[in-house]
Amino acid sequence: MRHTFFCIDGHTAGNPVRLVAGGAPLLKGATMSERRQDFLSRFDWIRTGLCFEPRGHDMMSGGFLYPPCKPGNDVGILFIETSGCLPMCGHGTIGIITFGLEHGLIEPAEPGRIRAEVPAGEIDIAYTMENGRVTSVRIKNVPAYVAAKGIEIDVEGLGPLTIDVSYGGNYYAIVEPQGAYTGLDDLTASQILTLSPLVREAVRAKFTPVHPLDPTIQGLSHVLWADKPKGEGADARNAVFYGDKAIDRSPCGTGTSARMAHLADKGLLGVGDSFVHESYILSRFTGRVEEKTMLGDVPAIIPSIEGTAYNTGLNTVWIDSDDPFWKGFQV
Ligand code: PYC
Repeated sequence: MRHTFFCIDGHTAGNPVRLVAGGAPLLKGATMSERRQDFLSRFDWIRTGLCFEPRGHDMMSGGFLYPPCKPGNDVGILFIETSGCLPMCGHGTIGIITFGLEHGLIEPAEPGRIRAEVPAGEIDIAYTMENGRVTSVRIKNVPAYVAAKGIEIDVEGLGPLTIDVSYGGNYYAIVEPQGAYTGLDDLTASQILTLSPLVREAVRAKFTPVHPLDPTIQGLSHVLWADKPKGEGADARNAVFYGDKAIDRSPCGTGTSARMAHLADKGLLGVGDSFVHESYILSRFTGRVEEKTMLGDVPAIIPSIEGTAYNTGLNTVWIDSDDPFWKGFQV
């Protein structure tokens, strides 16, 4: 049995985006959150087959477009990644919206604006297009908030650290420069890959975040190493670790949102402030604190993030049941 997936491949700020434009399974559910649960229970082999080796790699990330669940919205997005089906993915959304528009797969009711449903909620997207090319996508993200402060951990190779956990569509352990962590210039990529799972495990042992309004969104998934900026005009730099072996090549949209909520909580960012965030490879997203809000009784902000994606080609991918690695593999 051979399944064929028609993929539009590309990247947002350097991190891969694979938009699966043909071959998406029909999903049950009245919301994208319910459709995500259905996908995970019945079709997770599509994610692992398309994201893991030999068809993908450690950083592979992407998603599917679905019709919206609610009238008035333009589109639904389901994310796939090596780490699972994220509730929200910023670089993925920028790429999926860009490729969807450039290939005529999305026809928004109001040109320049897209109301999208993602498993974490609803997002409002503004984009600019010139000569058939999407030049910029700004996502007004789901509410972001600080879930825990001052978690004390001790990590072999780094010593004692104090960590806050912040949400921007996924939950992030925020490692600010302190003690033996003096900044990203002092960590090699392989040290980030070794230390991040230790940080994540140590924080997980002390705290499990659960979304105040949607208990299907829970658990610490990402580690954000915060640092000062490197380039002119930037406000900060970060390296985000996800899955088992990935460092985000982009500044990470949900990570940037989580960091903005964290800085707003400290009084270091206010409504209307922009936040230019550099990635590990120095690509950039421009964030902004759009408004203050509440998530139930928890204070939160609505962050936005802006970036650009590039299409690198079309890719027809087969998953054949007689291939021993049809589900993909990880080493
Ligand atoms: O951009 O939100 C993001 C993201 C999450 C994981 C990788 N990128």
